Amino acid sequence: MITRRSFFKRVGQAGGLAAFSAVASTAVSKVAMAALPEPVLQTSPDTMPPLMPNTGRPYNPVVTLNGWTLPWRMNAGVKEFHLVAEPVVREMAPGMVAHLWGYNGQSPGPTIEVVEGDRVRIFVTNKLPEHTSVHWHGQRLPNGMDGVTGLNQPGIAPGKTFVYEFVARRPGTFMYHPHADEMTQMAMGMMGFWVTHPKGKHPLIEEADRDYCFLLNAYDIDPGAYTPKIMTMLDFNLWTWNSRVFPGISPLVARKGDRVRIRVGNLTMTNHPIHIHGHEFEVTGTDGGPTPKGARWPEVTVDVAVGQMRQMEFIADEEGDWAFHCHKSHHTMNAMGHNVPTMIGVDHRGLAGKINQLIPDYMVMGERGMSDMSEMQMPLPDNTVPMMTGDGPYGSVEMGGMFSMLKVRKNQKAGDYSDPGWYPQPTGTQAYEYTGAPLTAPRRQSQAGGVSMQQSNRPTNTIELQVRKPQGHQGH
Ligand SMILES: [Cu+2]
Repeated sequence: MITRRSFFKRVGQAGGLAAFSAVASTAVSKVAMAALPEPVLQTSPDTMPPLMPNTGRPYNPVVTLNGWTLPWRMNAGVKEFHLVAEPVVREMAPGMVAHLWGYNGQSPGPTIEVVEGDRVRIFVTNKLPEHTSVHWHGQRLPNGMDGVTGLNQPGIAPGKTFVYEFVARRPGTFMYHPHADEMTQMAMGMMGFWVTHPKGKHPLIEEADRDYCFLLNAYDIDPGAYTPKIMTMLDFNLWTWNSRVFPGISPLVARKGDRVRIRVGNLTMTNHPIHIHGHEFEVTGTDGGPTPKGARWPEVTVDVAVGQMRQMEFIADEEGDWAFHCHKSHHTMNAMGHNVPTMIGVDHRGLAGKINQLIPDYMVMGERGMSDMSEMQMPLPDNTVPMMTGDGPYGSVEMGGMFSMLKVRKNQKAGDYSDPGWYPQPTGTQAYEYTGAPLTAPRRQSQAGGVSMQQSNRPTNTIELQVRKPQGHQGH
């Protein structure tokens, strides 16, 4: 067991000698040193406004989607934070809560924001039933502060508090998460975001008008259950952003012409191609820091692999409500995509009637695709994410996972992060229904175009499902 006193001695011995003497040279009383900063808890899953720094070096704060930034106290020039690892109840979407593990009342934990060169001291109190630790993903720091249980430190036993202390040496986008029983603790939601802002002007870091961040995470929670199944490796049924699913994810709002930065970190077990509509962005930073200008190119989708962070930046110069989502369709639609047989093209007429004589409530699902599901008012088990909901101004958006919107408005005020509502399409700029002459029978291409003799000889008034297998391929 390590007492706080011997811990600080270790810090001194482990190479933080300058730090140790810096602390020792200031006139902090032993009482003040020993006093834990009061932990700040968050009870709301809403997106909190940016936390403007009122002590320490100035910076432009980030906004965490459905999250918040942890306040700190200055103690003789050191920024002190207090993280409490504990069981939490997280609302994932209106109508569904999950019993997770997190920090300071929420999962993910609060975002930690500091400035390049800041000396940071983080108290971590463990209120979990098993030991934990915190790894500061991506940071340059003394080896003894890296947080790998067994390798860099003993685990933080239940009820104990450990102190991490280091200088935030390089600006950029980081994460934190346990390095103790990771499979359990990360599947239960223990993770958080970290942003180190540049000290003054930086040649590779532009000032952004809006700076958003969130983590990609995933859970496997059976319908009607509250606790994630921690043994699941790939087949998750809740693909989430900051432990929220659409329509529970806040929109990203911007004033037309704003420079928008979006920072994403991936702590799931698969990659997520993050895609934006209506704009091209550049990746201005990765987990290793700012990207050199010559290595940036415009794109509309960036793949964020497991353990990676990406910063995308663009000028929000197209007004509207633009979809912003993971491009794996199962990840935007969530539980919908799992364990339901494909019924497209299967004719149930007659069959359903016969079954109805035996089972009055029998109904057929997915005969014309899955879109019907968004209209059904089926009784769902308690505490289930409604399937494919989230209504837009023109009906269901048919999404239920890693999906949100970028809302660009001419008159969105600087610093206003409130939802401006639905974008009113200017007259004549929206797709519309064709109401001219009806469709005549399709004219077929010549036989050389790949239609078989047999098919082209068929009468055109029958509709037929033709399944063509690829030729000359083996091993599919
Ligand atoms: Cu995805």
